[in-house]
Amino acid sequence: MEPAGLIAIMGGTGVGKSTVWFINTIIGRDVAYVGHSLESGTTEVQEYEFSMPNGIRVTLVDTPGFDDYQEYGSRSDLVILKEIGAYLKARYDEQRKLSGIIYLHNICDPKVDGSSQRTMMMFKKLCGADSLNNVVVVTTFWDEVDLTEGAEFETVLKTKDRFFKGLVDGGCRFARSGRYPAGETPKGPEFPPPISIVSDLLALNPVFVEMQKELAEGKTVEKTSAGAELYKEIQEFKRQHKKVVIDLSLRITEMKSTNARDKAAREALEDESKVSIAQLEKVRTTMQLKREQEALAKQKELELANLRRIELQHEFELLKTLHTKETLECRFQIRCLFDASFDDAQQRSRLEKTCEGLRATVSELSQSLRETKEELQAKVNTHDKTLSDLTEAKSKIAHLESQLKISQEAQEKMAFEISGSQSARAQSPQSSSLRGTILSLFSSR
Ligand SMILES: Nc1nc2c(ncn2[C@@H]2O[C@H](COP(=O)(O)OP(=O)(O)OP(=O)(O)O)[C@@H](O)[C@H]2O)c(=O)[nH]1
Ligand SMILES: [Mg+2]
Repeated sequence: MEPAGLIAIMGGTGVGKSTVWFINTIIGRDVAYVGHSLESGTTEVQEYEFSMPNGIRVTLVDTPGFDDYQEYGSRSDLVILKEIGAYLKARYDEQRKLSGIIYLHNICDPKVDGSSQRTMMMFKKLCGADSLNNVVVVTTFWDEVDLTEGAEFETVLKTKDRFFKGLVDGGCRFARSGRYPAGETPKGPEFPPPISIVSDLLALNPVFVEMQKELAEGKTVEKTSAGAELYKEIQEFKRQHKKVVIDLSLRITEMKSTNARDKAAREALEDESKVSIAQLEKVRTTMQLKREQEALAKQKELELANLRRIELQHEFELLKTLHTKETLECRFQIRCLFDASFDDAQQRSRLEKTCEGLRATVSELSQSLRETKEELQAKVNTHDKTLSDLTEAKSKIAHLESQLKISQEAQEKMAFEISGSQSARAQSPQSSSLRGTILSLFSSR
């Protein structure tokens, strides 16, 4: 019997398309692959046929999940879309319409503003406006979210343009699902059993989705609305990627030029540092030499000082000896002087006495001269003095005058001798000459 219904299951990867409780539960046996990692579990479009309790034959189409292209080695969304497109085109060619399209979305999806949103937009375009009555969005993983919180997310999904608002407006329905233990599934129409979703869809008029029509028109998958949506994303991604590459190239060029500048600056610095090091070395050597010279000079200075000290020591010793000798000599001379001064004192008193005598003689002579002069004057005055008397008198006067002069000179000399006798230490010969003079003076008188 020809299957009556054809229902495609689509959505992101890991949302539960193949899971036991959905396809396997509906079919009643484990036929579909169930993934256990982040990678897509279903790698190609798979058909599973089963009979509804009322005997209607149904074909469920399990599709690979989107949003896997970023994983290394996995297929891009476009490749997946191409596979799905090929499947849909084949069904279109058979004129086999779809009773329903079930789109699964994880209610806890953290990527709802990223790749999940892109998948939603693409799905919207894939369905087109005319098939939305046959679309059911089943949100999964309700067992992992608080019901109230989940309901809030669900409302956001239903009411935002960037999510499913367009689908809801076009007549699409929503259902909830979760992996609950048997009998613990929340009650209510929001949690319909999967089988009832299928039977509801079977009751509708089957449709061709937009993508099938577009492909039938001869468009390539990339040119279909869904493909373009994805391509737009890819283009945007490529544009961003290109921008990143350009930015990186600029950055690399900048870094290269910076590196070149840095290299030049580093080399210049290295050169400078080499020059500085050489100068430093030179200065160090000069200083070392200077220090050595200074040390040498200091040593020589010390040696010279030492020699000078020894010389001075010798000089001092010599001086000391001389001093001692001179002291002794001085002492001796003092002694002599003491002795001489004693003699001098005696001599001085003798000389003083002589001088006294001489003074008396001079005074006597002066008196005698005065008398003689008076006498002569008297003789001149009396006019009877003869020429011979006069001549005699003149010669006497001349003699007396010469005697007076000698006496005066002797007196002056004596006075001088007396005054000099105190300082003169060895006057004995002079005294004796003085004495001689005095004696000669007395003898001449
Ligand atoms: N807790 C919880 N786990 C779920 C639910 N639905 C699916 N899973 C688990 O999520 C994992 C992925 O499920 P699959 O059915 O392989 O997902 P898929 O959508 O087929 O993934 P692809 O084939 O990669 O596209 C499996 O371990 C499931 O048991 C759910 O509602 N609640
Ligand atoms: Mg799967």
